[in-house]
Amino acid sequence: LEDKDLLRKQAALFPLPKGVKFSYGTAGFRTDAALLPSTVFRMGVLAALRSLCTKRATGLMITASHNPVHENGVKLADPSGGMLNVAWEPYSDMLANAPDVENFLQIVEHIVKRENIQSGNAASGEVLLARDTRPSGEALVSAARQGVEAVRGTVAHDMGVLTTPQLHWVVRSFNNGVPASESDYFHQLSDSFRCASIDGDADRLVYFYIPEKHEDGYSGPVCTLHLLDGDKIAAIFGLFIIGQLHILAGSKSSVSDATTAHKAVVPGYGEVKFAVVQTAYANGASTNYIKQVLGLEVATTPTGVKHLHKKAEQYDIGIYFEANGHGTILFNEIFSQWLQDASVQQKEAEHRQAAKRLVAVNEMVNQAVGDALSGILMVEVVLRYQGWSVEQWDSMYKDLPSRQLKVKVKDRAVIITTPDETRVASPSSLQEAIDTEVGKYKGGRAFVRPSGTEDVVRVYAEASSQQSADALAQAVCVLVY
Ligand code: NG1
Ligand code: ZN
Repeated sequence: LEDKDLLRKQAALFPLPKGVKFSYGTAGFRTDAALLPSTVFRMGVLAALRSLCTKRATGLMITASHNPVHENGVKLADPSGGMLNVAWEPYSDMLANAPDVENFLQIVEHIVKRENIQSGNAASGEVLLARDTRPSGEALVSAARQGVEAVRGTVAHDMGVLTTPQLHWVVRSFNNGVPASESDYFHQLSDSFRCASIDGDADRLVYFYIPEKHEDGYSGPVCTLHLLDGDKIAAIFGLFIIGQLHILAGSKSSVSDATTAHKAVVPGYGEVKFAVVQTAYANGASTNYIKQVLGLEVATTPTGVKHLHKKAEQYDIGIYFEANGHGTILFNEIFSQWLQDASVQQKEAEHRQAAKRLVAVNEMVNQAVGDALSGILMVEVVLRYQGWSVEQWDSMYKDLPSRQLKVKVKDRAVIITTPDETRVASPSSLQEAIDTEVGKYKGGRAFVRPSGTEDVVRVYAEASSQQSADALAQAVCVLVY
């Protein structure tokens, strides 16, 4: 190393505290933060030497892990992203304990010779620095940076606050030439899952995923996002609950056996009144599936949670969901009590187990109002129970192509709908015109209603193709306007 003077000058700024002996230990140096600046500076130097030696970036982490907040520590990451090569651990002990600057410089020279380290050109060594949230971390990162940059040709990159594994990951990715920021790290983790999305106040929930391959086998850059909305959540909840009721009823019928499934008559209780409550915005395919395949009753109400909730309360178990993800499951008092008793008193273990599962659902879901957090847990429970992937859940039924639009009008109150909101009661000429448009599309459905939250009229259309749904919605918009 040619530039010994720089190193000497900088090292003098970080004298060794008196009467302490440092040891690299199992996870680097750890002690009271006030004693650490010299050690951290010197580890900055060592990380720089290791980088020059390997010609790749190394990492330096400031943390004392689970220890008290006034402590801190430093550990190094090798270019692979793993722990510092154990052959280098003795160097760290030697450097950390060097009593004075001259002794410290001798040890550095010893390492340089022994490891055959060539003097660095500009920026031929790189060290990535990070810290935990301890208040002493910032000053110690600064000491580390000064150590790194006291070695000629080496630069430090401050990555800010990271977890220890993040820093190791960042070092590894950096050396592999792939994107290596903190957000890249989160992308890598999250890209491996399906996602759930919750709205701003966490009372709405949808799931979505991007399939790796298109249905036709094409795997290219075009990505189609698959949305699993409130309707699909209602469907999987319905599937789970009817399954448990069938066990309790002792019926061997499968859920696809719609004729027998419609009524769940449970010995000792009688008929369990169970329904899924939807609005007119529910995708027609979901309504069909819930009725035809699950064999469940579907009740409909006007838009708005207050209406759905009230309707769902009329059943022993009522699942309600708006397509946009507002929804929950309600159990009535008497049936809840019966389930509690059944979970202990039923003769068959299988029956007790089914009752227990429903008691657990009853306890977990937020029965005050739709709740995205309890909804996520419930979805995960059912997926686990079914042994399903998100794709398998998605394939319960295929949404009909639909389009929702809104039209700004002078006075939206002019439009009055029937109670179920599927038809315009007044002006009747508008409904006639909508009927004519709908008649042009096979399997078409469309309705309009004044929004209760925005100064617009909402238009909804469904048809057998996306093109038709778009065209129908557009045509109805023109009628409203
Ligand atoms: P309006 O604006 O009345 O359509 C919207 C949603 C409702 C509900 C409320 C309250 C649609 C079509 N409408 O009501 O479902 O979420 O906001 O937030 O999604
Ligand atoms: Zn909300």
